[in-house]
Amino acid sequence: MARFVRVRGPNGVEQGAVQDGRVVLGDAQVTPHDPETLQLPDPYELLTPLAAPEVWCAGVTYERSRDARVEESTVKDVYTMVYDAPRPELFMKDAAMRRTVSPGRPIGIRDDSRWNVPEPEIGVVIGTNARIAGYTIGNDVSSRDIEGANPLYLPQAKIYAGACSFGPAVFVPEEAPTFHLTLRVTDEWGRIVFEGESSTSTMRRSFSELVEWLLNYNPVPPGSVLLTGTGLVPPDDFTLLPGHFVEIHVPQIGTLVNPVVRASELIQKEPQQKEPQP
Ligand code: DO4
Ligand code: MG
Repeated sequence: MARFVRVRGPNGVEQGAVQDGRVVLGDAQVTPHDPETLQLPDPYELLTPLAAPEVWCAGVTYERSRDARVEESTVKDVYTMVYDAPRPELFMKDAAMRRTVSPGRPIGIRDDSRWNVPEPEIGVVIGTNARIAGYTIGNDVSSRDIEGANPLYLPQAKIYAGACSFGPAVFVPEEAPTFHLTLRVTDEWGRIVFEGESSTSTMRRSFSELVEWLLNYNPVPPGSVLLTGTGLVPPDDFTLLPGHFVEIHVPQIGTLVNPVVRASELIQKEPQQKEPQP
């Protein structure tokens, strides 16, 4: 069993291994601030464990997620139907890492939504020949009121600046594992505003089944990540707010931490387009 990270340091961006609580980068060994978050001292910066060309998500793969969607939506049947159907719900979350942030960096919540949640999920790293190359922790940050208003608003509920993070490491096990996920959200004073846990043992579908469906007639590049759905939904009176801090812990992988800001703060202004020349 091994864990891998990606780091920006004095030698540029490098792949590293986590060994005996240290991050090994070529000849250098760096001791993280914390053995679970793997956040590193200056001049090193922890990045997502890979620069995924695409990030995909599966939805409604746990009973808890199905029940939450039925509850929030004006169109309830679609969620029960997809939970029961052989074909899973799959959607694209990001491409070229435009909306995905590194562990420790701020995730975004939409300014035009009043009901935003973290979705702690196991991320499968897709290798060559449809192989599962490893596992990471993902956060499929979502807007429940936008999706609840109409399922066709799914892309707006799921895809925006800072709506995704994954890391801190990729875990490569010898056998397909069961993962236990713990979510903790704290406010700006460090008070716990939500805590919960879930296990992949309650998933309705297997990781390999989801990968097989995703790759059907679809040239997803190796190194892409598939987030496999959430089994953990906070109660309906919970929403993420700027100033919150999200921690998702999985014993074999580590702890993915991200503060929360408004998505509008993460939008970088594109340079002004030049007028087309006649
Ligand atoms: O359409 C709903 C998506 C639900 C989801 O992202 C999940 O179950 O994780
Ligand atoms: Mg999700």
